[in-house]
Amino acid sequence: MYDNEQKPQRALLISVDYGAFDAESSMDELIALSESAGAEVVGTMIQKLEKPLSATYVGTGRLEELAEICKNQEVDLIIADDELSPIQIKNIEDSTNVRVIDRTMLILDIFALRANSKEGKLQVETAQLRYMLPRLTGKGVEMSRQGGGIGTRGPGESKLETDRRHIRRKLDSLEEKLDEIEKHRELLRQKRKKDGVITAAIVGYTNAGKSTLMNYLTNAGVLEKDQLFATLDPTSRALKLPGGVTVMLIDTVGFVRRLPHHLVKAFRSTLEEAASADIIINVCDVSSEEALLHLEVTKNLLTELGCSDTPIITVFNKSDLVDLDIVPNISNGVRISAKTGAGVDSLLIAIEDNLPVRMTRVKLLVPFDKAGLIAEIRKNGNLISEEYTADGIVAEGLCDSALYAKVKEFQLWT
Ligand SMILES: Nc1nc2c(ncn2[C@@H]2O[C@H](COP(=O)(O)OP(=O)(O)OP(=O)(O)O)[C@@H](O)[C@H]2O)c(=O)[nH]1
Ligand SMILES: [Mg+2]
Repeated sequence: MYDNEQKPQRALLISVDYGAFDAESSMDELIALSESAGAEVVGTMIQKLEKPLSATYVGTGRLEELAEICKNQEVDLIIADDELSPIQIKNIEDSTNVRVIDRTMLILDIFALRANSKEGKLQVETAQLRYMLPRLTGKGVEMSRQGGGIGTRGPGESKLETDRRHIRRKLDSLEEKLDEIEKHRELLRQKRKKDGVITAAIVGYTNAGKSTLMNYLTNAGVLEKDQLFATLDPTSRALKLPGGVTVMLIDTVGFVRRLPHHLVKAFRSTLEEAASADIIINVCDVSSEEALLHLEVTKNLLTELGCSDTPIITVFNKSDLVDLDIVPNISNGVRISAKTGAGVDSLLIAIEDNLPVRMTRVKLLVPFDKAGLIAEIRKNGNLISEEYTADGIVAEGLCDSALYAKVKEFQLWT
């Protein structure tokens, strides 16, 4: 968010407090997000209203005030802490002569800034186009929406249609590419499962210290920075636990409240990487007043991603910054400092306590008089196939260690 001379843009942040969320703390986060995008915040304004005005978002009086501030403070950009409609954007721009963006566009901009990998870039572009498509508007479209119709079908309208078609085509091709990447990731995941690789994903609110923890545990050299959304692309590294088991640790993109759903959709392959892990390590910054809200946001997103059955270890990080002896009453919680390493031992033990039961894949030839074993695999393990042959039952399946001990003498080495 720099102008051509690479000077930070001077931003004025606005919000309407209509009771839908905590406007003050959300504004604090918007300041951090704006700075993360490279803007210099010159002021903030919160207006209490029953609901935002559909034409101008803020009240008309406030709009005039905004225009004054923009002129006096040489504001380059207004950022609203909400999703704005095209009409609202246009009206505020017309009154202030300053470019207006909303919270979603800001977050998309930060993601665009941070995307390094091919996949990351594809995901951001998809989210941006998806967001833009319904917002492509011109006077003609606005008038026909108001029931006008006649006189609205000019060249403007058809140019808009061409743009729309162009964007839709582009979106189709981007989505095809993303589908392919997703399929590839899915294959890798299946292979990892088959090879018995156990994965543990580090998730949590942005800036909670996920990358710092990853680096502390594995020397991964991931960028850790006091900045929102420093990490976008997932990184994985092997971590050997004290008991000898190795898990694959995954560091990934952070969460934020009211995460634009276009982003969630576009980033599904990245998020699924975390969601499909065997163990989830949910890191929160315990020095933040908003720690519990952050945990809640993360928990809700994880549920949305379909991993409510995965064991979650809650990590209260940055404990070196607070004199708190008690951890909020959450089961499976550990207090650590990823910076000093305090408490990390307990985290490793918690990971070991939550390791999934290791399943061994077997192919067996079971004599008919031992057919009960097949029933046991079906019940306590995972029976993949069974076939009755002249020599006995040929069965494939997954067994835990107890079951494996019982069936291993019938293994078929093919
Ligand atoms: N004092 C203190 N600072 C920490 C600790 N863990 C992380 N930090 C700092 O918090 C900031 C954010 O850390 P990151 O590891 O980049 O956070 P992240 O969760 O990966 O953030 P995103 O990738 O942006 O979502 C950095 O400035 C870290 O140095 C800790 O235990 N104590
Ligand atoms: Mg990070």
